[in-house]
Amino acid sequence: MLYHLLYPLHTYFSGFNVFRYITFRTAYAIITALILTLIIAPWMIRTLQRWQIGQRIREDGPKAHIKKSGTPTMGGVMLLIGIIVPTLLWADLTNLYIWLVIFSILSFGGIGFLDDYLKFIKKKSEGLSPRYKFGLQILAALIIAVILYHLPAYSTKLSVPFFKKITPDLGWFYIPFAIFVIVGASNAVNLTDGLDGLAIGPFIVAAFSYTIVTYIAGHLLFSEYLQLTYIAGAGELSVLCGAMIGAGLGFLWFNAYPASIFMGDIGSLPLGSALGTVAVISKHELLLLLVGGLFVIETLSVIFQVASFKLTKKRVFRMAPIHHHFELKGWDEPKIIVRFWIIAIVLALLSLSTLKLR
Ligand code: 57M
Repeated sequence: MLYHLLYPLHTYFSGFNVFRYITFRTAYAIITALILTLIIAPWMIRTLQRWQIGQRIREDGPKAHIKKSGTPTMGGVMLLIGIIVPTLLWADLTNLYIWLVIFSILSFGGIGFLDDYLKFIKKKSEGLSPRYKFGLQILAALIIAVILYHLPAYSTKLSVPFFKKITPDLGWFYIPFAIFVIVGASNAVNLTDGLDGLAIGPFIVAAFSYTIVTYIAGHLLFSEYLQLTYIAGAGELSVLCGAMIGAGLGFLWFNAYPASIFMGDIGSLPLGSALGTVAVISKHELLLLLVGGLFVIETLSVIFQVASFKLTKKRVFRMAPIHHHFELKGWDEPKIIVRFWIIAIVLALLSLSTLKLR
């Protein structure tokens, strides 16, 4: 909004010319999102406590979690506010990609809210049934994928990290592929959100990576120099990714061990779907496997655990997702969290290096 209000004034006052620059607006989106989330959080924690929306801890989980019972959850509301408000303030609101990611955040946030509402307010322990949860996620992702597919300027070619020359055109198959990326990313973040700060840390790292990726993808010279697919308008998503960094940092301030608040499905589902949607729009879907490598590791640990148990009645890990395995091995929670953050940072640096190494 500020872009539309203040940039036109640069003819009267040249200082407002700065609003033209995505880098300037991204920096202020980060700062605004951080400040906004830090302001909302204490009020949010008090309100959730007053409404007794506290986490119930499952009996079959690691015993160390019992003490977390009653921790306010559904704190993801502050993430949604902390991402969307600064984006509306600083982004070019005529950019369709911005609205597609906002739709992704609101739709997956709504699904997460439904699940949390049934679990914590209606006290239905299982929340939304997996069939409804996945069905609604697929529907939301389908809307995004179909809109993208029908954009005249949008390419259905797939870019492959490290291999510039390989760009298979998926054609209509791009629609189910995009759905898989968005729904997969959403549930991968959801699975990872099982220790204090464990999901939000790598999310901030991934949002930082995609701030750079979207800026380059939307820049004619930089994308040409790096031989990446140029996506006119994708650069605006840097502002939204900046808001995700700022809101993530603000939430981490309170979700850091020992957490004063959990994000709930209302937070984890849209964070993942936002990353997936940004990855699809910027045509760096496969890169997400590296940028969000920690989320992939957590998801694969569950897949291997369930498959192994079904096939051999034996478990691969002491408990899945893999962060519980290390808990049962006796690692302290903060140690697991920080070591997983280190892995996330290394994978993100590797992913950014692929932009040059091709
Ligand atoms: C999402 N939710 C956390 C919190 C957070 C198929 C199976 C792998 C599913 C998986 C599952 O239930 N996943 C749901 C993970 C839960 O966190 C809440 O959920 C929101 C995120 N969606 O915002 O509201 C618990 O995680 C802990 N937590 C923290 N700090 C945080 O900042 O400590 C969360 C955020 C919270 C709190 O204890 O209650 C979760 O773990 O459920 N199932 C599991 O992850 C279970 N694994 C399992 O059953 N493994 C089996 C098979 C199925 C693979 C096996 O290994 O054989 C574990 N989780 C729990 N108990 N809670 C183990 C059993």
